[in-house]
Amino acid sequence: MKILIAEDDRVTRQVLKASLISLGHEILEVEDGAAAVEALAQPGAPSLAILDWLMPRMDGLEVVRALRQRPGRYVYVVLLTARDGDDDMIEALDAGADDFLTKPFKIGELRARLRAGDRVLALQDDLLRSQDVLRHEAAHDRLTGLWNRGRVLDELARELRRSVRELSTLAVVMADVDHFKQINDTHGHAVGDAVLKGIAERIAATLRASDSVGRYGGEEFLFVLPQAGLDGARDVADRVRAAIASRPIITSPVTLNVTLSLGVSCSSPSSSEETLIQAADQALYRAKANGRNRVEVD
Ligand code: GH3
Ligand code: MG
Ligand code: MG
Ligand code: MG
Repeated sequence: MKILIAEDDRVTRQVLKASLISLGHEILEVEDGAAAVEALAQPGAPSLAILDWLMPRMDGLEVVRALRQRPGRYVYVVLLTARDGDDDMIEALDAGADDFLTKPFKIGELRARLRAGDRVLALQDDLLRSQDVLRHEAAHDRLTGLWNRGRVLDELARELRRSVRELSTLAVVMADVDHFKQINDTHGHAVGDAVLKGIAERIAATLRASDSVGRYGGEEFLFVLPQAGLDGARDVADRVRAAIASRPIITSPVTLNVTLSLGVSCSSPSSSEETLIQAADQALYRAKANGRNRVEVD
């Protein structure tokens, strides 16, 4: 573990440091409370701190209170002191300290208290990791890694509000894979899935970073193009169409020629998300009717 020691007494600091190093820890040492707060705010700072109670500039209690008030990664705090009255312990824990170590300490006790800290920090890491996973899953389509339907609709709503504020326009593209059912029927669902992934990758690589794309339905993709007009959006849609049609999609058992049909619509001051999507859908319908592998605009 990486551990911060904040202790103004040089001898105690040296003893503590030597003990911790002998237990295999990596040590960062400071001599007062203000330096501890500063060191713990740095990126990659230790997540466990052993703080002396009485120190210059800021005492241990003030340091814990400051740590508990700021957001970010939890720092596990062991307060170190010669004071060992019951009231001191209550005050320390109430200030936000996690544990307590009285001087002079035995190395066995130090080690046990660090193990307790390590357990709490490991639990916290697990929690943060699963939170990240959940956050990612709530917004992304599992197969393609694109935004999911809910999230791309959120992007559309947000960009539409922004376009109204900034008196600009916004374009929407609805794309649908041509004769996709045939791919599933001929080669199986797993190949169908791989094709969807390949298409998604190519769409994402063709759009700009400021554009959004999500999987709207089974084999339908919705693009949100901020600050685009109808002509610009038609060009974007046609670039995507060409990116798919120009070379086959390679999946492990087969290589397939695939095409997309795309419908484009552009916002006016009275547009809603629904009217924009409806208009793009109607244009898409015409692209299908007019022979597929083509772009139609609203
Ligand atoms: P069109 O050119 O008119 O769009 O024809 P199509 O065959 O693509 O249209 P249709 O809507 O009839 O078929 C869409 C198919 O997409 C049907 C469905 O089984 C398939 N599909 C939807 N989601 C998935 C998926 O996640 N994986 C796979 N492999 N297939 C899917
Ligand atoms: Mg001191
Ligand atoms: Mg479809
Ligand atoms: Mg289709």
